[in-house]
Amino acid sequence: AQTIYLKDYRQPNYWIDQTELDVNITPGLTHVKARLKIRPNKSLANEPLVLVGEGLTTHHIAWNGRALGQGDYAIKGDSLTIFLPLSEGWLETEVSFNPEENTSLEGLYRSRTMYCTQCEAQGFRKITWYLDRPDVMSVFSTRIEADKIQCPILLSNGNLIEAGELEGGRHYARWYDPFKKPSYLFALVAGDLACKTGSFTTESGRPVAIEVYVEPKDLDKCDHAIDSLKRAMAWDERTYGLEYDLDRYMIVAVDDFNMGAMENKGLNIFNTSCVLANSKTTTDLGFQRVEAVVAHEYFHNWSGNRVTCRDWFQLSLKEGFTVYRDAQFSADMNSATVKRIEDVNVLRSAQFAEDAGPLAHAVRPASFIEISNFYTLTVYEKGAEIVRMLANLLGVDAFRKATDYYFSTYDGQAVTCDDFVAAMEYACAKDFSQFKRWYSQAGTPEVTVSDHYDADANTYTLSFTQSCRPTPETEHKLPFHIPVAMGLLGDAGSLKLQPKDFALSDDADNTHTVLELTEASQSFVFSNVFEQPVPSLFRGFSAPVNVRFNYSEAQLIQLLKLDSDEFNRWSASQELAVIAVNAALQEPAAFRVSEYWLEALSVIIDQQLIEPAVIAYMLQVPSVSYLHDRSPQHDVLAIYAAREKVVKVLAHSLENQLTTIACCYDANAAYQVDAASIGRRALRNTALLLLAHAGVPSASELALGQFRSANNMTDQLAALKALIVIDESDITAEALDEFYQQWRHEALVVNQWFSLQAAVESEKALTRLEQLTQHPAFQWSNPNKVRALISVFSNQNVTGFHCDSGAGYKWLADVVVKVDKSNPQLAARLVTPLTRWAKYAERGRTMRQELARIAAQPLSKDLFEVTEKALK
Ligand code: BAL
Ligand code: ZN
Repeated sequence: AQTIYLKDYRQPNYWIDQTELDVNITPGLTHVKARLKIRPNKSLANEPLVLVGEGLTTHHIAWNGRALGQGDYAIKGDSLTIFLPLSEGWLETEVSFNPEENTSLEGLYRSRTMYCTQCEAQGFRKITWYLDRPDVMSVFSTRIEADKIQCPILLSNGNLIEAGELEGGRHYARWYDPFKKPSYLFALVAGDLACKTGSFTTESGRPVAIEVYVEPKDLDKCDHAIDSLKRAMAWDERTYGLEYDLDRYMIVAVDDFNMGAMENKGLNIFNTSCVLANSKTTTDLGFQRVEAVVAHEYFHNWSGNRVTCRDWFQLSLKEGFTVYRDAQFSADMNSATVKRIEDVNVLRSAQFAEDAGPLAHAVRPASFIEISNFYTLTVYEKGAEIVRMLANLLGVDAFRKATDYYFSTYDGQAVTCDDFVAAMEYACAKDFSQFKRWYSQAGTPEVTVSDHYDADANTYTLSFTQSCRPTPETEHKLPFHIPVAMGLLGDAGSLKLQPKDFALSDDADNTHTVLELTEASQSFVFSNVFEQPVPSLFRGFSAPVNVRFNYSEAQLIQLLKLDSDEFNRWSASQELAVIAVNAALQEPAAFRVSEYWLEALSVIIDQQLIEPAVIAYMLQVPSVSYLHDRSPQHDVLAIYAAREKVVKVLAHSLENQLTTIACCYDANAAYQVDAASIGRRALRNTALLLLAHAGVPSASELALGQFRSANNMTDQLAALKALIVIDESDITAEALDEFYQQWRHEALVVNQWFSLQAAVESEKALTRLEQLTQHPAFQWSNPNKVRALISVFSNQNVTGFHCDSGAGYKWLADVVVKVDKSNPQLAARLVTPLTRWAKYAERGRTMRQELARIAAQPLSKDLFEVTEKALK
């Protein structure tokens, strides 16, 4: 397998200005004729044209209408070389392949009742010979022909130009997309689909037809996606001044899909799990996910499609920025604090782990073997944190000036992360050269903070040091530019900040500032501080770093009670939970949980001054993964057990309040899917789950009552989860069965049912898992189902996956090898938990052995890259 390096980037030696495709679909064989308008790239065109293709049978090649003979070209492996000296002209090819046998779900493939495509990153080469790279941008016209009964719907990017009947029960449609685009944004759908429509009028008065295509049984699950899209369109006009640019916006829901969704120009293709929703079958989180993903794909129309990436190393240019945009949108539509807590939970418990593992890579990686392996939390979520830091450093107005400049300057171009940062510099006259290390240096920086209060001089000094562990491609890291949003708390709350040696905003009543940490060690002195303060650091998680400050329990409780930053109040509660878990690890028999923490939580519940969803998050003890990163010297099963103990103590101590919430809070409210209602349900269901963990006798009755009477999926699933935790075998088994019978015709609900069971911590977990893979509703060919069982088991089922015998590891390794034969992208994802072997001491040795066993097999490029790096 070949490694590709960013430093080797060169422009292509030819451009393709126009692409005309003729796709002729018959069962078992699809023919594609391509006409490509080739133009030499002046500086580089004295070399032959080399096109790329995978799995294609080539029938014909011609240049300007003349068939090429032997000697004019050569096909070797995945490349087609044209030896003729080419000036401007038309290259024609005709190829065929079989979409029905394409189980990789890249290129053109069949899923249930339809043919569909996935071309990002390099799937287009499975459709025709091409310069399949994002800096080659072309105007596409596409003719599709198929059987009219099997495929009554024929879709591609852009506008429908013509459609008509043909002999033999066949028909065709011709589409034209006026915007030039790279091949990864090409899409085609042909199948038997129903359509739900909507409409939107842009700010400048352009009417846009919205069309959501689904299998007929799912027509009742389209409204939320259409409403979300309209909200996203209006929001992007308001927030970024960006309008939609075509007459139609189409979304197609596909059941077999590797990603969440794909932003193809004018024709988004969605995993059904990210687009279908109704209150009967979808949880609150599901509703919010659909809203966020629909918005994300829509926002790509500008950040990704109109302005795209020069090469795949720049993937975060579009993904980091678009994740930042969708997070802003979700924060505006729902609750900003809740959205931030959710995102930071993902960063701390999953992205940090990626950054600390053998596959750590920079947000702009320096090399890759298979680009599909780089659609990661680092490129997406950490990439979004980089944009967030820039936006906060610039402030609202300058950031808008920067994005206006970025979109207008680079419209229609394929650009780099440097170009993005240059637009930021243009708008604020700052130098971000040091800041750009966030793009090139992998790893999570660690920031250690200490303080000193001088009661005589009334000064308070904060001293910071930053460091970052070596990562595979970078041994020594240079200091990062780290924004530290902060304030100081006194006994009665926020203190006014008096700077001594740093610039402060003009706000006269200032209790909040942003320090800019740029050195390896740096101090900041505050004057006129008349009492020993408690620092509130990295408010709103102002930078993706690990912060180490030796807070006392009392200080954390002060932050939890008094901080003006709600996010840091939650964060303090999490830190108190970490302290409690660590105490349980040190002294399993006689540990103590701070009564002041429990009392503070009790007061917060009583006062109801904080929104219910945030209270719900305050009551949740951090994940085992995060706790493990905070206490790496401990065995993961010991951490699991300690966490369980803390959860029980927490639940017992708050039992009365939790019982009141679980049985009465908002119980009879009409079902609505707005942020406030969702937050109230989250609090009620968190309370129920805590009671279940504590083994409170009434929990069983409460859970069963809610399970039977729930009028929505959130409450029903939460009750089922509580019943599983309570584990009164017959009742739980009956409820699980009842749930399946009730929902067996709803594939997405059945996936939830699979996931719930894959997560059940028990000695029999693996046996249960094995049985579930034999269940008639399970399919190895469907990534959603594979993820619902296998990923949930290996990422969430701590005692099952890490069982002492090593059977969990062996089972995963066998699954990975099996899946790799049909779907390499999916296999390379599934293997992730084994790649983290180094964190697991003794157990890690067994994990590594299983990885080595995988690596000894013939593997796809995808899985080869991951296992090879993980074994280094
Ligand atoms: N571009 C791949 C799917 C997404 O990030 O929207
Ligand atoms: Zn994206």
